[in-house]
Amino acid sequence: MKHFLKKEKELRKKAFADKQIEETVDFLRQQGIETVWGIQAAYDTSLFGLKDRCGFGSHGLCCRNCNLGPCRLDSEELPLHTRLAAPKVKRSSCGKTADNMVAGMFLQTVLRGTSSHLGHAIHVAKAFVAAAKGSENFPIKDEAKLYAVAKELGINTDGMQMLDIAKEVGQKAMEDLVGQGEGPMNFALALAPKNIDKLAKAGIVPQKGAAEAIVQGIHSTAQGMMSSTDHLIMSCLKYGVIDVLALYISTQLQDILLGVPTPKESSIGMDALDKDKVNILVHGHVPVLSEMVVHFANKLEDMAKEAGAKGINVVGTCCTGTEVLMRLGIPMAGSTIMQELVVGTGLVDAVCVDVQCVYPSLSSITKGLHTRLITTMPELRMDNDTYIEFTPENAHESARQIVEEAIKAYKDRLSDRVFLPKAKGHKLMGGFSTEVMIDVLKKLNAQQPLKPLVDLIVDGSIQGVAVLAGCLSSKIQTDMSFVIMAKELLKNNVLVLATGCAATACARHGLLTGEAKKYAGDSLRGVLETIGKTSGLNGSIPPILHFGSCVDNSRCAVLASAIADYLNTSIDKLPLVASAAEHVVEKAAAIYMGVMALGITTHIGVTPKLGGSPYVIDMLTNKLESITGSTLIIEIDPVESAKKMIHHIQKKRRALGI
Ligand code: XCC
Repeated sequence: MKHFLKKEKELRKKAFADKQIEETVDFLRQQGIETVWGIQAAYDTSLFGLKDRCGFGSHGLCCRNCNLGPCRLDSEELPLHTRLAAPKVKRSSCGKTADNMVAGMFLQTVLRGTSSHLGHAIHVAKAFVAAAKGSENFPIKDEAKLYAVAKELGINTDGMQMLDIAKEVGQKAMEDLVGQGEGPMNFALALAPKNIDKLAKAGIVPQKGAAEAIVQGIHSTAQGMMSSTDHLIMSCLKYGVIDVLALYISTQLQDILLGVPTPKESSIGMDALDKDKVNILVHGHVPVLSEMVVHFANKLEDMAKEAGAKGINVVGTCCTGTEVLMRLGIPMAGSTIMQELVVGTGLVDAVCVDVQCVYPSLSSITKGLHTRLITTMPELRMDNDTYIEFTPENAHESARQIVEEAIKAYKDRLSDRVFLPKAKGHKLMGGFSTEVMIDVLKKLNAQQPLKPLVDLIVDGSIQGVAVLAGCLSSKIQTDMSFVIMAKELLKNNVLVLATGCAATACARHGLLTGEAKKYAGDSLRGVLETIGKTSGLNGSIPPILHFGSCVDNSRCAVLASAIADYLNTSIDKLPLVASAAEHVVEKAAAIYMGVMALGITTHIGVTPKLGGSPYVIDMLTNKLESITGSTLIIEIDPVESAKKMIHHIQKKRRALGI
């Protein structure tokens, strides 16, 4: 991995690709505020790499779990300047080898990711259970989706009332998430059944009561517990599958509560902030909260006007921003990695966060501003916050209070300390989903909607499908892994779906617009134009289909599963590939292990902390194929990455004889 770390450094030395980021980073630096990029730069300033990020940690060779340690291990895999500081030991105090340590640290990462998505799913399921009891806070918006999910779960809905069906669905979700029932998770049987069968043979089908499994998982990483490298990596797969199922449960329930997204135009960029209005930034992941904030922002416009503003402007970052974009067309002020910049403008009156991907630096940034930092969930409290707890029972009151707090803050806005970059944002189209795709395809073939799509893959008009997902990183040239890869994939007639921050990066570089179809190869462009006409989106259909937030990665898995079912095969046989090129958060590791477990070969770019164990790398990039049919591709260079993804697609095509 040494050469990857070197390449990483080269990539991050390139200029910012997004001018809004560049201008705002400069402005904040003048204000004495260092952002995620400034902190990274501090590691890049020394001679001989002496101030580099810790070489042991970067290779997964540092363990600080127990108080015999922290232990760091020597290895030929380490760069020279790190080896100079290495004790000549190949085992930790308790005797872990490098392989044990790397695999164990990786499992801890995956577990934190899975517990994040499980926590999200539990929040949504609680709101769903309240809805099923007839709560006014959460009326069920999408009955059709409720029936579809009930059917997938094998619930006989004949003669049942809608709320009774919802109660059963809610009960099955709760059983999966926190129950103690016997047998595989209910939702596991509805997603990718053929691949789940394969996993069953390997003994890693998740059982009901995922929360208990997480306890077992964390227990297994304690001192003196699981040390078999093979079993640690198999556990990563197992918790990856639980993660994907938690995503799937969240998406299904959110869709029933809030509606399946549909394509809509919106925009992304810091110019979504409005100097004349009360600006509320929704940030985090839980859309039942952010939708409620939008609802009360609309209701309390008059109050904002009394305070001297022209109205209330809700904007998003992160996945909760994506959720309100996909369903309500609310613009995004930027990607998650830009949260410090958006808040640092001084134009945000309240930043309302729920869970995950919220930088602790927002505490110090808001301290010097009028901006209220509103936290809403007990798992995420911050220094200097205003805590307004959001629960299914008090959803209305708390959302109202959040908006009122923002209006109060607006009156304190420091008009001489506001900044907006000169560079402009971009238009985009989002809101795609499996349901939207199937509806469009039904217009081409009502009986077998997947047939036209499969035919296009078979005749080569579409070479394969790539999903770009996951975070953005300050350790390389931010955004550009995805932008460069997307262009390469499109040029080679690969249909590109995008979610999460990867989608927002593509959007900020204009790739989610109709004009960007110019990047697609001839045959793919033809397909997109047909879909445009059939769907009524016409020329505005973009070449990259924005499939939603990170939990909506499950939408991509659902589509893959549907195609595999239609062909009576398993997902790993399809010309499909995914990438989390700029993975940052633990959740990304959990997702990529989960989608790999389902049979989708996945690429990661930014160097993972696995380099200390060539054995673990070989397991992930090679050996696991015999169990899952998929592998991990590790490659930092974006052009090379795209080549490897295309190579994988071609390999699968050949194996299918197409
Ligand atoms: Fe990563 Fe999920 Fe967070 Fe963006 S928001 S930083 S997890 S890509 Ni979901």
